[in-house]
Amino acid sequence: MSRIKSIAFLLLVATLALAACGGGAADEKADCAPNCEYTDMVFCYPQLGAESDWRTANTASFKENAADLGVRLLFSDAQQKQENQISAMRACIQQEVDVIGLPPVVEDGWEAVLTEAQDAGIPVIIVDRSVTADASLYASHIGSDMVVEGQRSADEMNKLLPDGGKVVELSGTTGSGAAVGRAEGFRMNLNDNIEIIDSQTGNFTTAEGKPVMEAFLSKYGDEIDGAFIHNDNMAIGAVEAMKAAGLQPGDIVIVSVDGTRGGFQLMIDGWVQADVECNPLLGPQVYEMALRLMNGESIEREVLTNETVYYPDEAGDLLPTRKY
Ligand code: GYE
Repeated sequence: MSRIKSIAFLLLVATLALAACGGGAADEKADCAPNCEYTDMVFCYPQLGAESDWRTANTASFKENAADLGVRLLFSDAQQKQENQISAMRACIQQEVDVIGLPPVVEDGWEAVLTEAQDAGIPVIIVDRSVTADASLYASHIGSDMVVEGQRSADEMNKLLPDGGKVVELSGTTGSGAAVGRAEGFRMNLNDNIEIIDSQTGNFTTAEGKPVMEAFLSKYGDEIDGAFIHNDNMAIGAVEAMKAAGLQPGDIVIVSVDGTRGGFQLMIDGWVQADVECNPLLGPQVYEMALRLMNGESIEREVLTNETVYYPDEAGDLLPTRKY
């Protein structure tokens, strides 16, 4: 062997050896690739909780579609606690599921468990809310653009308070992609003559939304012109507080988010003036992407849901057609 040839041979051997011992992510294709079907799939969904009607609809979408498609679903409910979601993910990694769908309760703190999934060769699709972890740690994100939802909410508030005014914000779970994005988008588009006089979390629940509005009312009284409420369940709680304080629909204009039946009813009753849609029915899209991942096909790194804004004048006609 000439010197050059033997160096080339040594380089080849070294490359093959490196490839064999890996070092990067394990192969994420399933053994059945490229012919995997839904009935081959074991899908893990460590749901973040059951805090809202949006969440109930999201859970139903994953359960019902799994049953229809023949996907084996490993479902758990983390009760709004990140540590529970992380333990559920670890259990799924141990069971060698094919794909994990993660709806992260908060944005930060996912690097370690995402790395563990990647090392085990299990692709993760981030569902609904976003994470701050590097995008190389997960396959894709499917969900809403929460900043756009916040911007749309501000556009509605600008229309409702053309001469300016004072608004309060009832925000979602602190540190969640949904609350962070909506707060940011709202501030981006809000007119200069509208002042946010206070912002408190109601953790996306009716039970916690009510006392937050009670506190706003006792602190600011009739100074409040409008309320930006990050979801319909907190709006239901806030309206209960407003009724108890003797307010009438429209005394404080409300922009809410989600577009659930509860939100539609508040629009029909005159309490909410605009409901910014956030679609929870993500099951079919996520399973379709999971199957493509199993088969080693290419996927989009981010899929944003197409959404709109609903108004009181159409709420009565649309309510019977709403799925959630
Ligand atoms: O708006 C809220 C739920 O993450 C988009 O979470 C979701 C939000 C939704 O609790 O109702």
